[in-house]
Amino acid sequence: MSTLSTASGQARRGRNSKPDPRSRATFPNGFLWGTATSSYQIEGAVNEDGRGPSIWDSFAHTPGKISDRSSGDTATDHYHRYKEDIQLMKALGTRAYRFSIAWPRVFPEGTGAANPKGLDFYNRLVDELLANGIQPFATLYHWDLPQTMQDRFGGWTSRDTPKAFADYAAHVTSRLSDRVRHFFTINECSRHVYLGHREGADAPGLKLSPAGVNQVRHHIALGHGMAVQAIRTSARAGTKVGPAENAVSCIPAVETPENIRAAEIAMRELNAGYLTVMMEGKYTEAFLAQAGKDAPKFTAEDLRIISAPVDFVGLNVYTPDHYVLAADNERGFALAPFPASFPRMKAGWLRPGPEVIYWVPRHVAGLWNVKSIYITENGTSGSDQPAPDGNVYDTDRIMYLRNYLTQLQRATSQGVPVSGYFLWSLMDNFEWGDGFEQRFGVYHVDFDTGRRTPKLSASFYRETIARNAVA
Ligand code: GBH
Repeated sequence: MSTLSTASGQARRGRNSKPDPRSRATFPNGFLWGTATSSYQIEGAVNEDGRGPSIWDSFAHTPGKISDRSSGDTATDHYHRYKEDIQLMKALGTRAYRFSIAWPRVFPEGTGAANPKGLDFYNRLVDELLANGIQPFATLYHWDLPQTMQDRFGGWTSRDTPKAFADYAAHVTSRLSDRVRHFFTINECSRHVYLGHREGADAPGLKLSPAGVNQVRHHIALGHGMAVQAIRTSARAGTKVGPAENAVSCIPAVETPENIRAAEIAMRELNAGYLTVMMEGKYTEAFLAQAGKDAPKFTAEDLRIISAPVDFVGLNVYTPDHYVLAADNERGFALAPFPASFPRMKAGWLRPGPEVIYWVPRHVAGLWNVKSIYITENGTSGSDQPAPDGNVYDTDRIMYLRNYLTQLQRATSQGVPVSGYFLWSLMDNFEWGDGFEQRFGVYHVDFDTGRRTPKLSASFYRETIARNAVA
């Protein structure tokens, strides 16, 4: 804990100096600060208490799929260390925690007989969180589909999977909603479709045809809607539910009214298969025209289900996907190419663009009149090697977070209805195809010993939470 105490001592000494950098730029009262993780990335214990295999177990154990040949077999061993990990959250001062539930722990075969020991783990986790004053926010699906669903039905290529997902959602929420009041359906439909079913870079490792990809996309959106409906009938009254989407992010390149409008149009159009259909209950004309003969097969009833009303929208926000300019063309917008000199964080895909966390919630609130938004993930990877004194001086992560949170505060101060923020991630974990080579935590994890050490960014985050303003 040395890093945490040193930094806070410095902050206290600074309190009398002028000028005071701690402006009045605070977040709204009651703004919810949290951290986020997902089951396969942290739990380990893949063969314990009756858990069935998931598509990520199979994928990670396929040679060549994970850059450092690792897997989530042990990950951060959170399954056994969850009590210790909750103390890490408490040390930050977070009042909320977003985790995901592993479907194959609850239903080892995806459907059929439940495995009560699987849900017991989440019962213990939830009880321990509440005992420590931390609100649980549970994601029902963060990509760890039971392998049997892939084998028996072809996973999300089949309409049987959304149906089974809804049954699983009903089972889980009927048992947890006395204590868990907020659920997210599916984490990042877009990445699951794109990397899992088109590029083959994530489980289940498929490279489907354009028509196949569109059908999977439709089924995943349908799974979201069916789960929302199932939760309405199975969970305790007042249980809140919404998606956690990694929307394609569109930023006005220069903040003129024309570019802002163009960015909003682009935002709606480029998310047509995900948030737009969820919020509007229709595929845009441009989306269907572009898909042509590869458009998904769907019914009017499907669209009604996909757009089942939600209580909030969760947004994972990392990087600007497009800088947008107004244009005199059919679409009404043009996308500026990225210059080669645009900066990048350690993960090559992660271009820092702090204003993305201002614009994405603003567009979502404006386009669809959304009344409550959670930033369900935001963060960055870094090299994060301990210095000779044992501390991890991740000033790059602090720079990133400081700038993003400044832009988030800009949004809340203008009335964009963001209710909370979940930092990705509590601790370093299994970063999918990048194995343990990309560290996203504010706690460093030694993957040999499991030892957790706060990075300097943990102090930054704790200070920010304590002030309810960017530190
Ligand atoms: C999130 O995805 C995930 O929800 C979370 O599990 C993950 O650990 C975290 O972010 C950090 O990555 O095609 O190789 O150029 C983040 C959004 C969008 C990031 C797709 C990777 C593709 C990279 N992701 N993107 S690549």
